[in-house]
This record gives sequence, C-alpha cells and structure tokens, in this order.
Amino acid sequence: MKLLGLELRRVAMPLVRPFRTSFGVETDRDILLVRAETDAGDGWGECVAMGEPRYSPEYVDGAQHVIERFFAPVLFAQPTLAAADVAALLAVFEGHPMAKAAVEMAVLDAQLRAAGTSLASHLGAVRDRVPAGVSVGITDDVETLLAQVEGYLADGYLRIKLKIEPGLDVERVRAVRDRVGPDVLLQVDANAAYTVDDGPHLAALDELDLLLIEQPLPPDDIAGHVVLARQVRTPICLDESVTSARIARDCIERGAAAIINIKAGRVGGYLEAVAVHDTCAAAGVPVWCGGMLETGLGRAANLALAALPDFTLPGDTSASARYWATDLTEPFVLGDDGHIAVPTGPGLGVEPLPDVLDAITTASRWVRPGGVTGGP
Ligand code: SMG
Ligand code: MG
Repeated sequence: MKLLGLELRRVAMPLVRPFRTSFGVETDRDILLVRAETDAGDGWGECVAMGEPRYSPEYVDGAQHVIERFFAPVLFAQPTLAAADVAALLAVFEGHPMAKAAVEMAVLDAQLRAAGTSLASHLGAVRDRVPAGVSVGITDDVETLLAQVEGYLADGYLRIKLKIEPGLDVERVRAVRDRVGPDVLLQVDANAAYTVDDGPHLAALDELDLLLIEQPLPPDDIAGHVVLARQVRTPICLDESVTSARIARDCIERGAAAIINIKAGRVGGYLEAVAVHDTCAAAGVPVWCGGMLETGLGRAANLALAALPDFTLPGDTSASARYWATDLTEPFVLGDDGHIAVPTGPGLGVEPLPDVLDAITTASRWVRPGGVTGGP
C-alpha cells in the first residue's frame, strides 16, 4: 500500500451532559479525525487527545501539528506502507502516543478494508458482543449522582465506574453502594488525584466491595502504587501509568497493578494495545477497555479490541447515546443483555455518516507529499 495523503479534519461534538473528572470538565469535544488516502482506498482514524493537556501531556492542536510536521513526511517517504510498520517508523519521535495511534488506525482501516477483513478478526477477537460499563462523572451533589447511576442501570449497563477526587470519594461511593445494593459491579477512577500518603483513607473504600480502584496516584509513581497495593485490599488498576507493553509488564511484576485498563491512544495504537493485552494475559492479569469519549469510529475500534480473550471485565465502551445526541457513525446501541455488538464489516466496520460529518466539521487540511491544502 502507498500512502498518498492524510486529511486532518476537526469536528465539534457536544456531549449530552458535562463529564467532570478530578482533572477538569469536558462539555464539548473538539476531535481530530485522520483520513488516510492510499492507493488501495481510504481509512479513518480518531485521535483521542482532549482539547487541553490534562489527562496526559497531549492535546488536540499538538497532535495535529506533530502529525503534519513530523509523522506525515516519514510515512510519505515509504515506497510501501503497512499498518504494522507505522509504530516502528514513528518510534524515532518521542511521545505523542495518541497522535501516533490515530495515524496507525487510519492506515490499518484502509488496509483491512482493502483486504475485506474486520478489525476484530485482525486483532484476534473471540467474542461477537462485549459487556458494557459506563463511567459516571463527578456531580455537584449526591442526589444528582444517584439519579444518574440509576438511569444508567435502567438503561442496562452492567458495571458502574464512579469518578472520585479527594473530598468527593468514600461518602459518595458509599451512598451509591447503599442505593444500588451489593450485586451491582462498581469501581472508581481517581485520575491520579491522590498521593501515597492517602493509603489509609483509600482503604476505607475496601468495605464497599469495589472491583478496583483505577489510577489513584500520579502516572510516574509506580513505587507509590506498590506501597498502596499493600495498604488497600481493593485491587489497584492502572490507566495513565501504562503507556506500553513494557511498562505494563513492569507494573505487574512489581505489584503495582492487579488489573490494567487498556486504551489504544495511550499506548500508541491498537497493535501495541494487543501487545499490552498479551503481556497481561501471560501474567494472568485481567484487562478491560478504557474510553476517551470517542465518536462511533473510535468506539468501533474499542469494541473490536474489547473482544479479545483477556478482556474479562466490562469496559468503558458505552452506547453512542451515553455521549452524543447524534453520533458520527450509525449509533452503537446497548442490547437488552447489556452488551454491545462488535462490528463485523471490513476495517472498522463503520464510516462517518456524510451529512453528519459535513455538519460538524470545523476545519479540514489535506497533507500530501507536494504540500498542504485547506483550512487551519
Ligand atoms: O469514553 O466513556 C468514556 C470515558 C471513560 O472515564 C473515562 N475516561 O480516565 O478512564 C479515564 C477517562 C479519561 C477521559 S476523561 C475526559
Ligand atoms: Mg481512567
């Protein structure tokens, strides 16, 4: 396959409700889509970088810039390009895993569409539907939180994840546990808001029978997570810390993580995400698929990934309606059984709906070997 061009397209999508975490509030997404134009056809990628560098150092303007300025020339210089080459070619550039993942996803979609193969089967999926969890943001008051949780359970979600931060944690989670009863799968995500000194405080969560505590400490505090794991009975799950299969192995061997959240954007692509999965599976560590408020494009890819064998916990792979009044693709719906079907068509198995795409596009630039055309 020869890469002929990359379209860097920005779309604006309002969330159905604000999503507050310990690091900020998302109300509208400004999303970078990447279209790979190849001599075998086109493919789509979605960059999960947010507008501001709060979840991680990446942000959407920076991702677009690094793709155009540094990644594109390297990829255009290849006489032929396969998706499996992208990560190695871009490894000369430090960091920017979300930007790298978006480009790899677009090339992979083009390649698989041309071959008539679904992403799920290419990655090694063993399921045709995956259990859906939902991530519930921090709310202004506990009644709003309880109402949202009850609404999601009524929708059919099989697992609830509560965002927490210091001061809005144990009591809030206890209120939810009391309301939903002992059988609902419940977990929390701190997005790195605590320090290792909070161990005794976080141990108060143990009696609430949680599946896991996600990323309590800063991403680089692996040693702190090891200490915490000895103070808290609830399993520690790492998200932000795990940026590669190598780091996943290190976290597991050191006892910093008993469970791992896999996000392709965080680890530089769906192919590295499979490597993280394989590393965890070999170590007997369960994984689940994280979410970054994706459109239907990224959601399709996440569902394919979540169909791999070691994804034994429900992920943040919710239905389109959890995020958007109108999704960019045909909407993903929650089945009566609380599962979402894994796409089966070639590549991602979904495409942007042309009318929706036009309506929400705020800018488009085409990067080609001969130069750049189009808006900002
Ligand atoms: O896509 O449902 C989703 C969001 C899931 O909580 C979620 N993601 O740390 O796991 C996480 C957060 C990161 C994104 S917050 C803007
Ligand atoms: Mg997280």
